[in-house]
Amino acid sequence: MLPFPHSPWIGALLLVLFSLFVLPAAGASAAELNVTSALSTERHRCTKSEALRRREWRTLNTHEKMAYIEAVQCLQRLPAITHFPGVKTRYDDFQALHINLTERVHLVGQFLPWHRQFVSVYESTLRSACGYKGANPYWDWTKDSKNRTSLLASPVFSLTTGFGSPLPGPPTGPFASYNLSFGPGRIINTHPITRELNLTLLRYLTREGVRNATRKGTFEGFRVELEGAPVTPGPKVHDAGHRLLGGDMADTYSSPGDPLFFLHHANLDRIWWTWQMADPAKRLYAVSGRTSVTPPYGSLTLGFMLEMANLAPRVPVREVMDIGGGCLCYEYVDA
Ligand SMILES: *[C@@H]1O[C@H](CO)[C@@H](O)[C@H](O)[C@H]1NC(C)=O
Ligand SMILES: *[C@@H]1O[C@H](CO)[C@@H](O)[C@H](O)[C@H]1NC(C)=O
Ligand SMILES: *[C@@H]1O[C@H](CO)[C@@H](O)[C@H](O)[C@H]1NC(C)=O
Ligand SMILES: *[C@@H]1O[C@H](CO)[C@@H](O)[C@H](O)[C@H]1NC(C)=O
Ligand SMILES: *[C@@H]1O[C@H](CO)[C@@H](O)[C@H](O)[C@H]1NC(C)=O
Ligand SMILES: [Cu+2]
Repeated sequence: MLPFPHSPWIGALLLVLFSLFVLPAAGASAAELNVTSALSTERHRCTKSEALRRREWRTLNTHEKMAYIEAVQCLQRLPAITHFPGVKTRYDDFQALHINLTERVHLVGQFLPWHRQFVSVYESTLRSACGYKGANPYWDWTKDSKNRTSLLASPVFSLTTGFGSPLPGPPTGPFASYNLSFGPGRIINTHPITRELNLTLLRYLTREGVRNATRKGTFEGFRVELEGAPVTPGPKVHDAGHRLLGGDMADTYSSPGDPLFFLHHANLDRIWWTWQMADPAKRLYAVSGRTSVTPPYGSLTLGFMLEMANLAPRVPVREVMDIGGGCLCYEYVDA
């Protein structure tokens, strides 16, 4: 998890050479791209055997599903380590951090890098604090979004080997008796996870919805088409996934109170990775967009620092651009 675990000397040398000879001649943005890809070829990647394999929830066997659920329940029993007001458990730490940073990590360029690191720190914590041996799974909702029947039959909603029913009413499943400490919004409030299924959102959680995002040519175009409302007039896959489940999951601030948050965001991260890998030379280290929702707006660069309170060291965006390099070491397994 150390920032820069490898020698940046060759990259730095190239950067200097580029600055001296290329920058004065070329347009700034083209030069920036060249420097970025020159740097990236020198970067260390973790080996295939070291990489955690993130798999779709329904491809886990019962034993693997239970191991993940039990690890989340373990976080919900351990004492908090952050100092946010109202935190009780190690699980609360993640929700409280998200609430604290909500206005700095949504509707901005760092939306994707920050959430990538957030899920990764959660995954590492399940492993280091709770002895979990696997990777964080993802939920590919396109496999369930055909109609009401197919959605309700989704393995993610299993009462025994899933996250409980999405229907309104008393919570069900392995997380039914757990009390969150926050939400709705920023408020400190002891309550069980709430859900309120809204099937209107199903039509956005489709392969077409994913393709609409992945066919965008720029990082900013892709991010906006993925993140969706309220930047876009209608729902897109990110906000549709949140609003489909409703309740805590639909709340911009307190959404990580629903453990499915981490499977939805792993899936969005997988879609981002798919987009990156469709043209790695241009996209692996491509970032753009503003860094704040209110003026003065900054411009996102690879040096922008990602805040994780005391849950993990702050790292620059460049450390999370490659899921098998920098401070990350995982891969996505297709379902
Ligand atoms: C976030 O947490 C920090 C440290 O506890 C605090 O100083 C800051 O005011 C919080 N920000 C928001 C927006 O809650
Ligand atoms: C729902 O979709 C499934 C395929 O995912 C299909 O087999 C089933 O017939 C559909 N049910 C209804 C009521 O349309
Ligand atoms: C959750 O909160 C309710 C109401 O305050 C309480 O009755 C219940 O015992 C709590 N559950 C747990 C597991 O702490
Ligand atoms: C369900 O979602 C749609 C689309 O976002 C929205 O217009 C509608 O108000 C929602 N329904 C409820 C009951 O919240
Ligand atoms: C995909 O984009 C097209 C063209 O903008 C639009 O008509 C369609 O509704 C979008 N589909 C989804 C699922 O978002
Ligand atoms: Cu978020």
